[in-house]
Amino acid sequence: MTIKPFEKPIYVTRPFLPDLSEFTAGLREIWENQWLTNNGPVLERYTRRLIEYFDTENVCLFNNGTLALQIGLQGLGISGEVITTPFTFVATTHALYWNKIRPVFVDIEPDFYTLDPKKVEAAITPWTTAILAVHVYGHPCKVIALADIARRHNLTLIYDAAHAFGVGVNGRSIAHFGDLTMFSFHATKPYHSIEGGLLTFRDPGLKQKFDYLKNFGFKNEVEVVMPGTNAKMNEFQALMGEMVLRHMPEIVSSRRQIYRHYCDCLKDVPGIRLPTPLPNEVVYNYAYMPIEVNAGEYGISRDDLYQVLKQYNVYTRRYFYPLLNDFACYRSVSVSDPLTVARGVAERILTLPIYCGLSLSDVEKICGLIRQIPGQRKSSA
Ligand code: T4K
Repeated sequence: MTIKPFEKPIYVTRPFLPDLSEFTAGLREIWENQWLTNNGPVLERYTRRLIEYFDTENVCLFNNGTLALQIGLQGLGISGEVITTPFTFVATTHALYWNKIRPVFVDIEPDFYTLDPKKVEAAITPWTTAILAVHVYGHPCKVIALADIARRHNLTLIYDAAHAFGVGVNGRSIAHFGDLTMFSFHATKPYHSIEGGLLTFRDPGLKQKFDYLKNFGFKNEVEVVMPGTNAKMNEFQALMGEMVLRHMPEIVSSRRQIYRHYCDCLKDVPGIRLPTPLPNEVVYNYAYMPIEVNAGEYGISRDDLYQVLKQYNVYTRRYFYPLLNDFACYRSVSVSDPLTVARGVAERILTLPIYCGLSLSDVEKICGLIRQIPGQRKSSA
């Protein structure tokens, strides 16, 4: 049976939007306040919601995740070398660079694509000061093993949890592992505030420092205590964040349904590897739908599948290809091992569309295409 292209583009993700009338009611409040940014009342209320949500006072909001991470590293006073992953979005390593910290790329493990603790330990040198691990796709890192390594080697443990809002391990939010955790609230994330970022942290003393750093270093009208920057979240972002938070249970439930449907529809396609089931102790947010394409078994390469799907109006993404150490600006970065696992995964990975509002029949159609494309390619060759 021939499958027709989708009439409208199907993107890898779409932002969840609250009801427009709900949002305009919130806008009215901002209009009445005539207060648009710089720690306004909506931001204050939203911060309190997040304190309740994470069950910690140690939270600080920013205008995006990248600046949150940059300021987090600066506030912690990290310098020297930091062990990190090459299989992530560029912002993770950029945040190190903006702090003049040397990244050291270490390989990932093949099931969940997070840093391999054994390889982390092997890469520690006298200059290592911290580990910056990424809960990539919302898959929790090996948090117990990494905490053990950090403790034994006296390293700061930092998590980039850009993808992991709503994720938990052993009944606790992922925010409670490590010394500092950054969440991105970008529109492409399951949970968002248009753009936004959040730090959660262990040491309550950091809060004041982060507040200074995101507001030019101002202590009061006449005192600047450090050279800060401008990384404040505004009232419109806070309003969106507050509203989307209320919908989080339905967002996760809808994504879970889509994710499971993909798994059902693709389970017997040769050469397509589905995500490894997460351990029972993990509460997941279904942030991404990553598959691995084994060209030998599937019949065509990941890149060919990616291109052909575009002809059907399906815009998948190769998150995260190329590896960071293959980008021109990071080619000279020290690499502790051949990064064999990361290299293989980056060549095979494809993230499929997943978002609230993607219908199960669209998922079936996308899976039908994935099933049919290699055969079509052969018969037209
Ligand atoms: N660390 C990690 C591990 C990260 O993944 C990220 C960001 C960060 C740190 C930094 O956090 P932020 O500073 O961004 O808060 C996107 C996002 O811009 C980026 O936030 C995200 N990671 C990264 C993985 O993905 P692009 O360049 O791939 O996005 P773009 O614009 O191509 O959007 C993807 C698709 O989403 C579009 O094809 C259509 C759809 N879309 C997008 C937007 C913005 C919409 O439908 N509506 C929209 O408003 O980077």
